[in-house]
Amino acid sequence: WWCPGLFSPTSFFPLVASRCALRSVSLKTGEWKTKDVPQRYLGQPSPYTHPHLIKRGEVTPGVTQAEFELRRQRLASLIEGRARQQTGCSHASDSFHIVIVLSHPVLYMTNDIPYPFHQNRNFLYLTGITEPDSALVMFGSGRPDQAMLFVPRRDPARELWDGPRSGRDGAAALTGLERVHSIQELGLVLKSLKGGTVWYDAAQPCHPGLHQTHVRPLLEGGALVRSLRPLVHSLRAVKSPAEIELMREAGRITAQAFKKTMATCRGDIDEALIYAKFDFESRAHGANYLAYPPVVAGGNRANTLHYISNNQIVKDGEMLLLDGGCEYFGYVSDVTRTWPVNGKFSEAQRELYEAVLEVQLACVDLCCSGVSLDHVYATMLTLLAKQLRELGILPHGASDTDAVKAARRYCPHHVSHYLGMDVHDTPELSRSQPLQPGMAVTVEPGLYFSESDDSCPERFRGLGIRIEDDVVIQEHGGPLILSSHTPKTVADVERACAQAEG
Ligand SMILES: [Mn+2]
Repeated sequence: WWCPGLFSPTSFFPLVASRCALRSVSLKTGEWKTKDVPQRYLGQPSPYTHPHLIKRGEVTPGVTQAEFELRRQRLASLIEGRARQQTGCSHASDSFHIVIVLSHPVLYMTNDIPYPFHQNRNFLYLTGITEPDSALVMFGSGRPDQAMLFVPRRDPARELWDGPRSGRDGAAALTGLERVHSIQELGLVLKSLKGGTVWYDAAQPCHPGLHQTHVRPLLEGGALVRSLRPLVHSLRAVKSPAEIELMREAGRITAQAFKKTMATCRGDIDEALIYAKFDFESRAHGANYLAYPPVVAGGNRANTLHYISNNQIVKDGEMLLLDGGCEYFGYVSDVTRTWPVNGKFSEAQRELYEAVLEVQLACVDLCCSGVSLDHVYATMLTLLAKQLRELGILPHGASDTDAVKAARRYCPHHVSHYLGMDVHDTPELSRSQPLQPGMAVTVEPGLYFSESDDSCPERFRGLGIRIEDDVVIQEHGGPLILSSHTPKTVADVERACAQAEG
């Protein structure tokens, strides 16, 4: 998936929380405990019902209760720090803070037919709870380090239709949180906490119903409201080893799906079939579902950056651009490959493909601690400009300014975006800030020549090529490439296309 908003104003957020400051956060014992979960189905997988997915002490696959508690404590530290900056040290200790994070509601496409449920990522990041109609409240003087969870009350009549709910006991055992209430009590509890600064995103409430009934009265009481999103995004930006492991798995699954899809391709093939194959292979290899509607664009349609109709025939001799990724227990991949459907690059296709590949490899190598994504973008433009010259698309006499202008025209999107729980992850983070170890980003240069573009040589018209990998910034050495098993060189791609279909 490419990212628009090249020059759109991103809200400015200078630096993510410094790692040193975060390391100093320690867990108080007694805040959370590993209890046995109830021996029944909950509203989400539990160590009792899904021992193959979740170990004792984990809330979601691979992520422990302790890690979720650490995330909440880090958020409390960030808020404490912000308040201190604002008011000066002496007053920070007596100010009272309330943090409110709502889950998403179930959305309906019509009548009582729901869309697949998609949890609010910030709520998921801080609780691990995947049920709708829930909320997290954190509070405290100086430091909001006390957590309360609100979940839907158990209701046999509803559970008969919608499936089991965790209930208070289930959610408490799963998360290790001591204080779990039913969601109906949210307003009442908030009323009892009245006063102080409320950290909450009121502009676009995640759950309009809960906002209206339970949160609005608190806000109308004249509380000082400050946005929570930038703080949670700054935490989410730097991935823990457990998160990176989940992203590695998403990358491994995606590589398998690409290999199988390449093997299926042939001349004259329906994009819909390729889409179905990619979706099937992703799920068959363990993905929960695709992370976004994939771009499956044959021939000239690759030049429509967000082409998702995926309903035309790719002709023999044309290339296919597939931008797809999957979600694996809350973490996503976002990978693009472009290949000839008949499995053999033509001369023009190979020439253009290798030009993009050379730029892509150089940009991946740049993804190190201290470098910003905007710097990688500027470098991509320079490198693409060089390629455009060598391909004869630009006259050799063209000025550097004109060359970069042309690069921007033939690649109208940024080279990268942050990646994690969302495809376009943590948009509160500016792309001008230095990368840090643990951050995950995409690297996705492309060149697009519309069939109607007579400014480029005829043999390149109708070709659109993008190569996208997912990488994690590491403390030492180059980036960790999550999508490294996806065929990328001309030889590897042709080999994958020649594999027996399976
Ligand atoms: Mn992308």
